[in-house]
Amino acid sequence: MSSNALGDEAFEQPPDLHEKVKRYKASSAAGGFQAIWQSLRHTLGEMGLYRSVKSLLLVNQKRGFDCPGCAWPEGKKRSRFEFCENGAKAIAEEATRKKIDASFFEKFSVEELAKWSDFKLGRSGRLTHPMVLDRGATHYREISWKEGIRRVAEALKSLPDPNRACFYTSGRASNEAAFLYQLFVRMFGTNNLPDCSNMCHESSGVGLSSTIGIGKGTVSLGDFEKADAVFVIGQNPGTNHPRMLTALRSAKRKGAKIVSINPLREVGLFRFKHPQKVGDMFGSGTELTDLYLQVKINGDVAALKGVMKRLFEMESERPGSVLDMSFIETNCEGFEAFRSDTNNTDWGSIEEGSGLTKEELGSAAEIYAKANRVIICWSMGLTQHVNGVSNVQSCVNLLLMRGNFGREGAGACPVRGHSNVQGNRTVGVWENAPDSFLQKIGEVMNFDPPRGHGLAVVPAIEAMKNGKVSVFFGLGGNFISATPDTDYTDMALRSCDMTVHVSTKLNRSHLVTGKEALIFPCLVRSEIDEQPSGDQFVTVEDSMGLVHRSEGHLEPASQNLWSEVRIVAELAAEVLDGKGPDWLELSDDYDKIRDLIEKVIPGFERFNERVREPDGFELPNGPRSGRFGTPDGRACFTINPIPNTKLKSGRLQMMTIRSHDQYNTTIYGLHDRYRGVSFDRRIVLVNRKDLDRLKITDNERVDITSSFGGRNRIARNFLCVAYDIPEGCCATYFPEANVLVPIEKFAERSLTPASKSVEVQISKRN
Ligand SMILES: Nc1nc2c(c(=O)[nH]1)N[C@H]1C(S)=C(S)[C@@H](COP(=O)(O)OP(=O)(O)OC[C@H]3O[C@@H](n4cnc5c(=O)[nH]c(N)nc54)[C@H](O)[C@@H]3O)O[C@H]1N2
Ligand SMILES: Nc1nc2c(c(=O)[nH]1)N[C@H]1C(S)=C(S)[C@@H](COP(=O)(O)OP(=O)(O)OC[C@H]3O[C@@H](n4cnc5c(=O)[nH]c(N)nc54)[C@H](O)[C@@H]3O)O[C@H]1N2
Ligand SMILES: [Mo]
Repeated sequence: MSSNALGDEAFEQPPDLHEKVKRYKASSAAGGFQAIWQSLRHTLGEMGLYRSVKSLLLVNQKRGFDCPGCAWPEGKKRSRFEFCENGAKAIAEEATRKKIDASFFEKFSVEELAKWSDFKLGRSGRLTHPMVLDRGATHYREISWKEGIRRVAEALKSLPDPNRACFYTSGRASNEAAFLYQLFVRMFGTNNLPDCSNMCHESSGVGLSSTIGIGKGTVSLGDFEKADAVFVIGQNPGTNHPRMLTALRSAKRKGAKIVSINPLREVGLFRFKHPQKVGDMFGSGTELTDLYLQVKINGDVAALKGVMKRLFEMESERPGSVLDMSFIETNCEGFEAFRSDTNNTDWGSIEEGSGLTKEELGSAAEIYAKANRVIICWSMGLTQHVNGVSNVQSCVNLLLMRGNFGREGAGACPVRGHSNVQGNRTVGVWENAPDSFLQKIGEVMNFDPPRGHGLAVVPAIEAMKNGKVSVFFGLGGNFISATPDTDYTDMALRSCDMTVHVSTKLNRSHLVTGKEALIFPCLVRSEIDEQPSGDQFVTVEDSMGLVHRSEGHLEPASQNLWSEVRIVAELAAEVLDGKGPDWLELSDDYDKIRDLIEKVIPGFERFNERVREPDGFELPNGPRSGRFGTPDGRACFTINPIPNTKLKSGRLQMMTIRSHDQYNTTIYGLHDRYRGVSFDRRIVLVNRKDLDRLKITDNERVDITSSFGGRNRIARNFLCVAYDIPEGCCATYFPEANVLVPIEKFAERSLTPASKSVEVQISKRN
């Protein structure tokens, strides 16, 4: 990592240099024997036989723990093996037998560790002791829990204003930990609760709330078997939500058509060999996608407009055959304006904006119009753009045209990332929580919560950088690596007086610190959480609004670990000097936290009782049963202009994506098997024609520059890989390329960093 003179020097995610990059033909199907082999290789290697078997038999089971991987639901009929390759890697990563203790930190200074790659940092093992980096110190040293908590409390209490602190959350915290955390933060006096959602599905939350009146998806797992068509837009389920392929497979087998809209032909969208189906394993698997549209990056508003324009044309050719006018008239508003905007958009701008032809878009319209029940799934390919909210609203428009809400087999399906990111929001981790929530929590907990907008991720970085926030606290996550504009964020974190992380493993955020830094190590989901009242379970909410329990059964990595709930409770008790509930009583018995959640949040009636039922329970979701939560109860059609995606000459539009071997900033390995590249993560996928035009060859090393807001950001020494990607587009991995994502470029209304549309220049290395 180099010094951060903004502009010319680049923060480098230190590379892994031990093996030469390898290129090969990518797998032709997702899943299969490789998936089983990789699951075993990772779990056995990290956890040994006993822990592996025990955890793999308990993951996602009714009395087991929730997979720490993605938020895809389990469904009622569970198989004995309810996990996927990447879930197994996530479990192995956290339940590893490798540990680091105080002697590790005595040996390696912060400066030395900063030179390690993310892969190497993660591989060092589980954190087992609270650690502190004193002012001016070069090494972390062990500190007792009591003293650590006291130091953080002292720093918080001495702030002249509670808004000078911010409290980040990554979406792995349980409902109980998250509820207690936001309660503590609000009693302390601030709404500064930035979270990973701000960088993730915030555009979905905003786009859905404004149109259908709930910031969540409207389908359940069972709907996939009833759908006639599923659109998968801007998502790579083969890597990021492998268990979703099982749902797509069943949809397909029942006759549904699948339309994929993605600049990349992601393997998992094309063919799936279910690792538990013998027929699939020895046969060729199930073909998934019926129609693939290779949209250009950020061409989705244009593409969806094209599909909708074609639907209007078809309706006027055969009146009454396409639109569901009775649904529209009874349930929607804004239709006429939407219709004229769509009709007035010319095919030229649609084709140019999307990179797709009228015929291709017409084929998608045919599939949509023939299907009585349609689900649209999407993820980061839609949300992480300046017009991310418009992308989501366009999906809603398309669904509304044929009344695809309020019936089985149909609806909106934003596919969430972190395993409890949706639950965190539900229980109040939200810098912009609605007044109704604040009012209620104030009444129940007998305090006057702060009102007004707290800081989301991007404004929080700016506030730290400008000296307006001086204490950063992170409940999980890896802020420096997950956020945009790494140089800028590096300066922001370093200008804090104190940075504190509750973590399971070492990561770069422990090495880019405020003047003083602390690490509090915590238990993971798969571990036994013993408190004075007995062993505890926690609860999580999946991507489809189902709340269920999660209970660990493995021996903790160290007896010295605390649960997240306990860490929050002890800190709250120390900071708030007896104000608020009896925090320690709550952390002794999580049922008592659930009683509070029940009192504050609608939909949690009889929480403790219902969550003990084997399948948990579903939170209320109006649109699922055709009741929209907007002020007048009607769903809204919206007008979403085609964004201007023209680039200056010689530039490319870059998206930052995940490889097959990572979980966000945690690198499991160095293989991107579904894309055919191993042993190097500093790669850039480029269309061969663009390479020719730039006079750069396949396999050549280049520097990538992004210029925005008067600043050049540089990422050095990336390997060009000629790839099947639309001309004018390129792709790099997150977090290596985050240095290029401008802090000033984020989604309108949701503030999500535009990490899928970064304008870059690729140049030969000097
Ligand atoms: N194994 C594993 N599982 C994970 C994660 C992980 O890192 N590893 N992360 C978790 C988290 S937090 C999240 S949010 C999800 C993320 O899940 P995804 O959203 O699937 O993750 P990304 O790799 O960001 O992939 C985005 C996809 O969108 C496409 N795309 C990019 N730009 C555009 C565009 O402009 N238009 C369209 N139509 N497509 C585009 C890319 O080609 C890519 O296929 O996965 C979760 N699950
Ligand atoms: N350029 C670019 N940037 C992106 C994205 C992108 O697509 N492109 N994606 C964005 C998205 S979708 C997201 S969600 C964010 C993710 O941002 P974060 O959630 O901040 O990042 P993670 O990498 O998931 O965090 C990993 C760390 O969490 C800690 N951890 C793991 N499990 C636990 C646990 O149970 N408890 C606690 N306390 N700590 C735990 C470990 O120490 C680990 O190192 O990144 C965003 N950043
Ligand atoms: Mo995410």
